Amino acid sequence: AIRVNQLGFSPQAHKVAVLPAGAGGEVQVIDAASGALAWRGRAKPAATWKESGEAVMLADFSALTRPGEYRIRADGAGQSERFAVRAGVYSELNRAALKAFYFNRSGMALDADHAGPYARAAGHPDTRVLVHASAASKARPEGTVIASAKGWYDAGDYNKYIVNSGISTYTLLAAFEHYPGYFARKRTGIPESGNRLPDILDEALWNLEWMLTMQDPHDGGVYNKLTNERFDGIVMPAQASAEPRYVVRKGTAATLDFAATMATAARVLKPYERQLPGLPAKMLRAAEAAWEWARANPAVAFRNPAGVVTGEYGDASFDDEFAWAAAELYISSGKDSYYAAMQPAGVTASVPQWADVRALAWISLAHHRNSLSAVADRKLIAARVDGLAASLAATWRSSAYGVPMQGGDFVWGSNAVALNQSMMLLQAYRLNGKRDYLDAAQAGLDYILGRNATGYAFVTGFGTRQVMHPHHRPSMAGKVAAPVPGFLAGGPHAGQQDKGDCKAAYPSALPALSYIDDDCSYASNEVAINWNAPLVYVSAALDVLGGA
Ligand code: G3I
Ligand code: 9MR
Repeated sequence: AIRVNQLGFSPQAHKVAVLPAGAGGEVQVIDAASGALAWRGRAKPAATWKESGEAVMLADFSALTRPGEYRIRADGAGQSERFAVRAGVYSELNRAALKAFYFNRSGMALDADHAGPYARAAGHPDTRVLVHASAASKARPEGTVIASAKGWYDAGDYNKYIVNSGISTYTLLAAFEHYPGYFARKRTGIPESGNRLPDILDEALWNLEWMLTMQDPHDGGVYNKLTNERFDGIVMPAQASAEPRYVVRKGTAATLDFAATMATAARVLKPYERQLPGLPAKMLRAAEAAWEWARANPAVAFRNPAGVVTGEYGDASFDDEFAWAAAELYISSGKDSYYAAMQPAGVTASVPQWADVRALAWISLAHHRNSLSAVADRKLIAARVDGLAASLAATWRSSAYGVPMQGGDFVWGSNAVALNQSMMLLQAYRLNGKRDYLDAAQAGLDYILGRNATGYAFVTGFGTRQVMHPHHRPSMAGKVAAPVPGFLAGGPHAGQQDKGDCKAAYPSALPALSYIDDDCSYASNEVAINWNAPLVYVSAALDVLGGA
């Protein structure tokens, strides 16, 4: 089978398809309707992708720039899925990826006007949440009732975790900060659409308002999560058990992720002060109070307390969270002391994920490089961003599949690794315009949309070979056969950590094939806010850079 991005490409984008090594001779791109020849050429010599065990060839048809609907064909390989070439080719994808956050709102009924067939009653109001024994303090003893409403459900489960909320919310805010024009025009059909805020900011606010309630006003520390003791059953939100929900144990990672996210939000929302009176300043104060707590409690690692078995997001190394929080506080407050506290010379760059947020500091510093105070080392900022991109691009250049994904990248949520790689490549492209970085970033989105070993387009509702059975409670328990649209599936995961719970068998032990489109597979086919957020970022960036 021929593997290609099943949505398509902007006219000037790098365009690559993967063909089986056995395909013969000429590769052709034909007009999907008329069959007319639009491009002809040859694939590169075959190579084996050890991640999938396939011998494949790459065909580069970037020279085809004329807008249209096409298929690729080659002798012995049949025809590819249909795809488009046009400006704005990711516009609907981006809209749906952002709308997915609305579909995962906690404590809100989704009405038919905005949710269509996925309308549902409200669940998890979280207006009466208990302080867990593990979080008890003098000012808030065990069992104290607090209100902690709103926020997004984390994933396919119904709990809300600060560590994962931080990077997710930040990524949406960064998408807006970098591409404000694109998002100013974007209508996602949420209840707030048409108010004086862009939809992406309304959506981010839904979670930011919840995050604010997770800070203990008495000391600035932030609880790790709001959770049941056990995961809810496979039911709709309104049918979830009435067992109590708790805020659990404060921690250094949660508190610093909160600080970084609030500092970012304070600056991004500043221009909307009139619509949100006092909020940006309140967020900056909350961020600074969190920072102070973390300085006084610099190594409180989170482990689930006895009796609580929901997601852990346990992280025991805090250098990256300190660096990120310091960078955002520096940019938003203008205080040089935060730049010094970041100790930037010792901060490296790596592809971001919930447990490793150091690169988010470099993203923000790079974006604001021209307005930073004199203490900032602009050469260092550029070197960190370019250094990471250069190593990703080197992998991409030598990859049989033409992607930056390799070996150890096939973790739980690997599809977000691909998109976070693209996001970092895009930062370097924004800095220095090296075309390879844009092309390697495109390859990451191509991978998600079908140029991968499974042949799936990994976003629900998109592409020809669609994900139909994500581990997502509202999709599993709901009445509609098709899953809620716009969600990125976790993706191939070499660890196959759900094997014991899954009747369906993995098709292969190889990393790039360790995926099952079955709702039993929480390790390869769940959805999550931190996986959708880079999809929002990357689809927007490639649309804008492609001329939309
Ligand atoms: O840290 C170790 C590392 O030292 C080791 O070398 C490596 C080898 O397997 O594993 C690393 O730990 C992994 C950890 O993520 C950190 O990356 C675990 O194996 C892996 O099981 C763990 O996966 C996390 C999973 O929860 C299970 O805890 C995923 O990253 C995380 O995205 C996922 O998040 C869940 C929430 O808990 C609950 N809500 C749904 C959400 C998505 O599935
Ligand atoms: O549904 C849960 C999912 O959201 C989590 O990511 C996953 C790993 O923590 O756990 C899922 O719950 C499963 C539990 O861990 C084991 N029994 C089966 C549950 C899924 O139905």
